[in-house]
Amino acid sequence: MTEVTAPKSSVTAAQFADEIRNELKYTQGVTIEQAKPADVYVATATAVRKHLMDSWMKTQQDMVNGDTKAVGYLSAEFLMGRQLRNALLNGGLTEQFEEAVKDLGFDPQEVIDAEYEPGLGNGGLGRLAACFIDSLASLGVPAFGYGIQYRYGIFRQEFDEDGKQIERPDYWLTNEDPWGHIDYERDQRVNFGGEVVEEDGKKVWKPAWSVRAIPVDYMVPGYESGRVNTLRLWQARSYDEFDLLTFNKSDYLDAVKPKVKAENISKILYPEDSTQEGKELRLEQQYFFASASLHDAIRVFYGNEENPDLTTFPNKICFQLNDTHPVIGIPELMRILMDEYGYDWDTAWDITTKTFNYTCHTLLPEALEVWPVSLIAKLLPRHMEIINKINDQFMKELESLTDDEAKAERMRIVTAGENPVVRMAYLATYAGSHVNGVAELHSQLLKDVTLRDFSDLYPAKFTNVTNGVTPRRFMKLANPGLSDLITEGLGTDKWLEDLELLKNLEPLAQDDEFVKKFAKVKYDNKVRFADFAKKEYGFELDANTMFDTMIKRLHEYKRQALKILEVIATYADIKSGKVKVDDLQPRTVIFGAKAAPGYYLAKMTIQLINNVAKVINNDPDVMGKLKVVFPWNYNIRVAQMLIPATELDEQISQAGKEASGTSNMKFALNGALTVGTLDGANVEIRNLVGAENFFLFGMDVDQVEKMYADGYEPAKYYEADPRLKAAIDMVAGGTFSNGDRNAYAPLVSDWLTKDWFMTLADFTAYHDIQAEIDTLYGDQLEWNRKAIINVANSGYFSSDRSIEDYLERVWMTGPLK
Ligand code: TH1
Repeated sequence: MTEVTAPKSSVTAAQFADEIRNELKYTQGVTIEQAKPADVYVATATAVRKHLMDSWMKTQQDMVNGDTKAVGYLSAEFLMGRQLRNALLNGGLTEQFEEAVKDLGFDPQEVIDAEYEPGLGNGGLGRLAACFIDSLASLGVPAFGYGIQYRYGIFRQEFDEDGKQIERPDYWLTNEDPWGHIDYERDQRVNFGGEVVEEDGKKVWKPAWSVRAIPVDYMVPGYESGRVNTLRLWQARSYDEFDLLTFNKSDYLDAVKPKVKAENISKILYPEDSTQEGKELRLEQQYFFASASLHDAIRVFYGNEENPDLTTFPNKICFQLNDTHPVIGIPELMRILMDEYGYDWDTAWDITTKTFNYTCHTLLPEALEVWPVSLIAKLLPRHMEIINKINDQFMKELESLTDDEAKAERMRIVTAGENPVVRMAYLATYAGSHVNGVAELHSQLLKDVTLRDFSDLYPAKFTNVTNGVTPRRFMKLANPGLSDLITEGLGTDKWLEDLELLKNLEPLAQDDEFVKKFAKVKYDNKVRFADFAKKEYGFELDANTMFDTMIKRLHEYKRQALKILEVIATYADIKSGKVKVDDLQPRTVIFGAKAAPGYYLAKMTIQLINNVAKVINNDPDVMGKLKVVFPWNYNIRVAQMLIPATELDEQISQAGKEASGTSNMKFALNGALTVGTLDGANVEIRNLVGAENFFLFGMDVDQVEKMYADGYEPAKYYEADPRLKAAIDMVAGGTFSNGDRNAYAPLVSDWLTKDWFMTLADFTAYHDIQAEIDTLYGDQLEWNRKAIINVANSGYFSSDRSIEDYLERVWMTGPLK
């Protein structure tokens, strides 16, 4: 048995420098004189991995040999961000790294910057998965993250001259990926297509084609836990690298076709966020990683036992379904148990239902996945049979649970009638032990609305686990200035493992000296971001203006339109002389957002924001007082720079639409004040930090529902608020399109006639709260007191707490002994 690495590595900087030099020489074949920062980055990463190796192996041994149930987090997305600083922090090697690299003649930051950020996720859902595996390892819970190693991550965003979004492929593997270890010997076969036949009274699936799933393993080191878990991302490869039959029979080019088809499966991340893209390839991806992961878990825990007792499987591992994307794993486990291991239906069902739990991340109907029966039947014929049987069993069960036939009909997993579909959320809810939403309000709405029939009949399945974020990446790494100040204020750095300790900062909000230090940290972070924005984007930002930030995927429900309309209205007020620019607090409004490539109105909103920025930023009447910037290609790296620099955080979705939000938590923890609706986790943030330290505005869920019911007419709001009218007229009149009145016609028409997310109805309230914000900002001491109170009361939003809730409410397991 090897030893678990001590929390702070005992290696010296000189030793670490030697290790880096050795990797350069013996792994990369580069001398220190020849080496570029990118070489040093690869060498350092390789050295860090070696430091973690003993702990990684020990963690796996303890997991397999011990009796602590492990967690398998099945997720189509893991938005990890850069790895080096995080691995150094959790490996206790940060100081050694700084010194060693300098001694080798390199700038540590240049080495860090040589890492290309993997973008294997779209937004909150993928980042949450990354925070959760960090917390699982930090708490010492044995766990696997299971997903796909997409060759192309989320697209790289650029803007063209007209301010339109351009999507460029994100080929993140162009350079060496020193973190991922490809394990060809632990591959899995994943089958597709074909037909089901009966042989000796048994169903036998005769697939038409197969794909080789090869695991790429990433170490997931815990912070100060001595534990290192695994993120296993599957790569799709072809079995017949060169199909000789085809080669002999037909022509040379045809020979590589099967290879292309197989490898397409892990080729690209779907760039849709909170929507469904019902494509065959997407279902192939889902089945690909679900199947490979389940087989892998059986291999891990039972080795190559001839006749393993899989009734113990639910004691070895439980799987969390991160939204519906891996739900095809449910019929797959049934199939594995019955067809590969010979269990009967009831035993297989018992094992399967004990194994899976499901997290729902949305309420938007367009994001709740359904798959046509015809598609599943074609791609996975055996699974369609099993799903049908699950549905039959469910319908029978419902007969005994309710007399309400209409209700039973509504609950069908496989819909009736023409063009039937499989509702993946229903399948997961019925088959899973637990179902949870991701914030209190969201879980409540799941029970009351989206999954109401289910919660009526199976109330015990439903629970809430409010999301969280890792304080290691989003405080310690992103905001060293604030982290040091917190440690100074608390007299300990234990808060990084027990974030509720931040509560003890609260009295310091009344200590003017501390408040000034806090304000200085914020100012320095603004300067840091301004420098970054200058270098990266060529922007000129003034750190003496309020940094007012809205970063999230571009989606109508999130209402970037509300923010930009308010900016335009303010601009119009100044232009018309109604407002003197000097009476306003100077502001820099910062947007970051990618739009799904096929999402027309979202892309048009991006274009509008860019062109509003162009006009306002070049108008001498507002120069220096109001500025709009839109750094393109917003990603984790930008988030880590921007969140600590932000003073005002915009969380302005229509109430009842944002399941949780997680950047709201990061902002509060980094001392920004939130302007927001009563939506998602905003509700909990406001409860914890206090209503007086949160800028609430807009309709709540009940008011929104009532307005839908009464019939919503956006044009009335346009007529009623002259500021709103002026803003929309400016857009319609061509102010932001060189006089072209058609440029934004679809957007304007949507606002005035449809406005599904009620941007116009909330506009006046939004303006009123912005006026309050403006006033408060004039009192910097007061503002910063409130910001400190936000930090002090946001410890609840550590992903460590989320994981503890999952352990207690859903997984019923804990740390390795
Ligand atoms: C997001 C939710 O929109 C967000 O509110 C939440 O904080 C986050 O998940 C984490 O829980 C979602 N992202 C997706 C992405 C897809 C489908 C549904 C959702 S919900 C592809």
